[in-house]
Amino acid sequence: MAESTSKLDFQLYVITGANYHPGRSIVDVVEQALIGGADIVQLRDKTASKQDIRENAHKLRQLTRRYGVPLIINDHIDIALEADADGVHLGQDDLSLAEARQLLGPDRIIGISTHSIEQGLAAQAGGADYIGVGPVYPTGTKPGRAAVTTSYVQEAAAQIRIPFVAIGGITLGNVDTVIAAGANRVCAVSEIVGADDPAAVCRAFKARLNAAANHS
Ligand code: TZP
Ligand code: MG
Repeated sequence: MAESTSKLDFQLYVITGANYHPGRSIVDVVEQALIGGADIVQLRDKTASKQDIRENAHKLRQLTRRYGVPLIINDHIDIALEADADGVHLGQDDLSLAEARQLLGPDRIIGISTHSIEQGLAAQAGGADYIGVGPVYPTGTKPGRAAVTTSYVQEAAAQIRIPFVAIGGITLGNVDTVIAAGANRVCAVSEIVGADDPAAVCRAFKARLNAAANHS
């Protein structure tokens, strides 16, 4: 299905998270990902103090600006506004899309995690700018959440008109399957932030995504 026009243009989405390569800082890892071609960055940290998240948001804002890449903050609308991030990412149990839009205004990006086509269509109807579709595969980064498999990717490709990004357990070993199911955009956490060479992993993801885009 043709996509509607959107303020978002990306293929590879990197989210910060657990499992950093030992000895690396969040800023180093994200800069490596940007050098490798990551198109959008999300600060997601479920364990740090709010003050640490706030400090990292400011650091990543400076870094992503230098690379001309959008920065999204998971969960914390106040931090997104304070750091002048481009938007927020919310789960099904977070603040509602309508409340978030009220706080953020029309121009900032709101992304919503979805785990079924019903949730995806509801987020689209509610004015989300993009949705996450996942976890496609089981993943330790989001424990306790059942995999939606590539079936939901296929349904999203057929029915969702805003950008959707496949997420969850995506690696260089399975990304071609996810792309073949209809994803033009993918997101990875551990495959990128846990890599010895995050830039090389991002370059490899981009090569796969570009190869698919050039064949469609
Ligand atoms: N939402 C659905 S799966 C997931 C999130 C945040 C985690 C993805 O992490 P990984 O390490 O790429 O499986
Ligand atoms: Mg959340």
